[in-house]
Amino acid sequence: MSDAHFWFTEYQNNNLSIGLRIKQIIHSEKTDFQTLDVVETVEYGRLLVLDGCVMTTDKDEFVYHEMLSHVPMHTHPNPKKVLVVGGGDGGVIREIIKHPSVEKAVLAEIDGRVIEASKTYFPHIASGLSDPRVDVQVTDGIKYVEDHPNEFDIILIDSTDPIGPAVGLFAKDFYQSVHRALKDDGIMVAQTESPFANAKLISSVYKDVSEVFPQTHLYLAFVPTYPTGMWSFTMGSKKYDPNAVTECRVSGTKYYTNAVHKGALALPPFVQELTR
Ligand code: AG3
Repeated sequence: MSDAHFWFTEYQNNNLSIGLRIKQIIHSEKTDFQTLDVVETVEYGRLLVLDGCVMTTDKDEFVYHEMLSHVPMHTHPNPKKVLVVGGGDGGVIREIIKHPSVEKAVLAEIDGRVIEASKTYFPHIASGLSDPRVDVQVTDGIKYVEDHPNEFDIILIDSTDPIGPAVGLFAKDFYQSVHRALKDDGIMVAQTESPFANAKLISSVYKDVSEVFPQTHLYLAFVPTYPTGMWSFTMGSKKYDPNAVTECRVSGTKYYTNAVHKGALALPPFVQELTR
């Protein structure tokens, strides 16, 4: 195979793909739940792939991890106990523990191999997993949420796409169970894919979350290696409004600022439409 054709390709549908030229395949395995690959790319550093889909890369991981975490973490005045469902690479946990208010952060990841691969090949992403406040549970997140009523200030759903192991994480039943696992002023955020590629999914998640939570908010971030580059996050909040946040409590972020927080909640009309 000539060098010119050594590419990783994620096929987003029959007509669209994203490609990254790769230097080498570092690791490949079939876990009990999915295929897992780590490849070294030319432009984006190391790339973590699950079932053929880009999960994260060295170069742009901060965008998604900061935005999934810091928007809800700032919306809550004093988040102490946080649960991350999925997110075995540890990127979301790393951001959460930047908040001094956090006493405990639980990671409920179904696939222990993702955690191990991240520790080995993405130590800067997995770094937070060894913090004494972090409790790593290799378990089914759906079951974990059901078994912990009225416990968390924030629950973040860092899932794969709504196919395979993550299907149940996009269901209304699950949002109801998340609502029960949150305290009276709790907040959830789920990653909800691309407005260009997954408009129907975003609409239906928005509707489901708004039938469960008194407030629902959609926000966006720019993730170059995810399908279409425009990514959405759906927040369900029992009490606090993310639009009211006026300060940034963390330093050293590369994407998140108070102005970006506000801007992320401003939706272009074609995305706003998905919330009606
Ligand atoms: N969570 C997966 C986002 C979905 C990406 N989808 C895709 N490439 N088709 C990312 C895990 C990072 N902690």
